[in-house]
Amino acid sequence: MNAPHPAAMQRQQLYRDMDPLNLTPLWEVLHALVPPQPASPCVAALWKYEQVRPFLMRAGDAITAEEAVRRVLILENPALRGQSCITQSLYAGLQLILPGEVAPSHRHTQSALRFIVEGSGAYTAVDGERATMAPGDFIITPSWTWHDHGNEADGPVVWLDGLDIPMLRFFDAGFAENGTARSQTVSRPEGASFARYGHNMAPLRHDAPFGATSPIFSYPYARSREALEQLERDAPIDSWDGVKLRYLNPLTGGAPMPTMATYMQKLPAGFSGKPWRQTDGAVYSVVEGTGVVHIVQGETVQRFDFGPRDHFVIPSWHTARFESAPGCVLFSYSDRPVHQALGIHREERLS
Ligand code: 1HN
Repeated sequence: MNAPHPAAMQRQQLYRDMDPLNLTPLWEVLHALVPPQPASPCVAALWKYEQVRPFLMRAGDAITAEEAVRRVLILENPALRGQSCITQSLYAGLQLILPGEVAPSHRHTQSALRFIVEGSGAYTAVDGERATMAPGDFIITPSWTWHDHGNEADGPVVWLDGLDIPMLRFFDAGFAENGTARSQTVSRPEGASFARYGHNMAPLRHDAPFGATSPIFSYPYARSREALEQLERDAPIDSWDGVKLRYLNPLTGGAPMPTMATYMQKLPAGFSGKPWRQTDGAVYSVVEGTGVVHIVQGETVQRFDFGPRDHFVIPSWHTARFESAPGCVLFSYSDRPVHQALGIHREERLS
């Protein structure tokens, strides 16, 4: 064995001596702090609904919605277990509410989206207005708005919750309060927000009721699907995305929430897409049809075969491409608005 290099010994001694003062040498970590390209600790993952659903139903036996406050199974990134997140910036979970149950009113600075996966007739109430849920509907809970959920129908209702929890944790900006009533008083008829803001029109003398968040908090599936179907018939099909639309805040033209963008896309029958990568990691909920996503990161190549109600995550800067023999519809969300606000968003479309 060679004798230790004097310079190396000198450095090790320096590190040990200054360590009590909480000093550490940048040159030992610089390459990891400023990587040549994103090297996400997240991995791609798929949750098959047929495997998850039995555990949701067992959770339905094990605890009431009221006792749990929110009866949710968190979709944790396999490489970030214990951190309650699906990517470094996003949270995802599947929430179950059974007939007759109420998930009590509260509010928090975290923004939430709901994407309805199974069942109809439950509601969520946001600032005094209810939205009734049907599969494929996209519903928003703006930051710091009172919200509660209830199920007055006769079957279980399950939805995907997407929240910006890890971002608010990063900024140490989380606040929360419980409501005094179990369910908030209904103060506006269902559909009032949609009537005001949902028709490419807006009230003359109204400020944005939810600040930077969309004033429409329910985007029904029927309308999104109709748009995609017409575009599939009439417009060129994108070689990477098929037919893909983003949901809008009608007052700004931007994403419905300041921290999360949402999308709905249709891959036509026989679609074999080109690969792409983007800095915003994205979470997908399969609405209809089946398909395959191929995800590559370094040496790791993964293939997920997905069907209705399955969920998967494509982390930052992983290369992905879609295939679908029968055609399919996919909902997704990501933290793209934050990347764009910071001027750091990148996307590469490969061929
Ligand atoms: C929350 O408020 C809901 O309102 C769902 O349904 C999931 C996860 C963490 C913190 C708050 C909801 C949540 C949550």
